[in-house]
Amino acid sequence: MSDGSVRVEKQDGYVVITLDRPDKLNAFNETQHLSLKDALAEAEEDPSCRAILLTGAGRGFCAGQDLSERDPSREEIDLGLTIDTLYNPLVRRIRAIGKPVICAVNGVAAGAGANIALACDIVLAARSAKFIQAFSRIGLVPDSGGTWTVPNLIGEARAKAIMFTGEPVTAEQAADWGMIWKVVDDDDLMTQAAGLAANLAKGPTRSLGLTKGLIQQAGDNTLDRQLDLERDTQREVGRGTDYAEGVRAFIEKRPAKFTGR
Ligand code: LHQ
Repeated sequence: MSDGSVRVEKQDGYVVITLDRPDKLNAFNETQHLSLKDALAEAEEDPSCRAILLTGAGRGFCAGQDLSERDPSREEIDLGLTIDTLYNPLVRRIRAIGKPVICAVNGVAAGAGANIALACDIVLAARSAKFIQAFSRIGLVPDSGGTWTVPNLIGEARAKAIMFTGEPVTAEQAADWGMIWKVVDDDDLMTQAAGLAANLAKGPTRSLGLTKGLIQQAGDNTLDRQLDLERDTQREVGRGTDYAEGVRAFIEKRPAKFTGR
């Protein structure tokens, strides 16, 4: 489904997906959710797409759920259903895609918008961007994986403080805390994010996807189990053409030409 609320641009080797409801700071309504779902599914299935770059149009990245659509003081709303059908599948999909998912946080990321950004594999933020765990401001609990992702990234003490208070976290603070990868000047954000996507798209995609899976499983595993998983995964990628090409390129002192297999 595409209604203009999400823009998809195919580049050489990667896809840029832009949340595009700037007058609402790209807050999610159902249509935007479904458009994003389709865009991600297409990027995931397309073998010529080897990295995904997610960003927002206008001055915000995403302000979370569109709060103007339903009024809980007038109707009973089952938020669990919205989360079950829209937000949770989105976060699960981002985590499961076997390709790098980069998020370029171009401006404010609030509520579910912040946690969707943080679910991506590599997060760059514009210096003017802010991350706001806005849920407590409207009497909700954090969702979209935030209570799992955020303390894992920055620790329980900081996670509780920003989630209880709803205080904005600047991009610089986020980078200092290890909540995101790096902060870049506003004017450089898209150039740097696109450069990263283009570079990763030339990488050993299968290995990168499996690395993502290994890192994501580590928290549930003992070191022993993780060592076994690494062995099994290395055995698998060791049979791939990218490994053969990588070693040949090293010996021939030239850059490797990976095909992603
Ligand atoms: C918005 C929104 C918005 C609609 C800005 N909706 N219009 C999951 C499952 C189901 C339901 C419940 O929730 C969830 C998860 C969630 O995400 S809950 C958290 C929802 N998000 C928020 O609480 C954030 C609400 N927004 C804000 O606090 C501010 O807009 C921030 C801090 C993001 C930005 O502040 P400003 O830079 O001062 O911009 P602004 O407030 O003036 O917003 C600009 C426009 O965007 C404005 O419209 P207008 O027509 O007046 O220009 C806002 O109404 C609209 N907008 N967020 N979530």
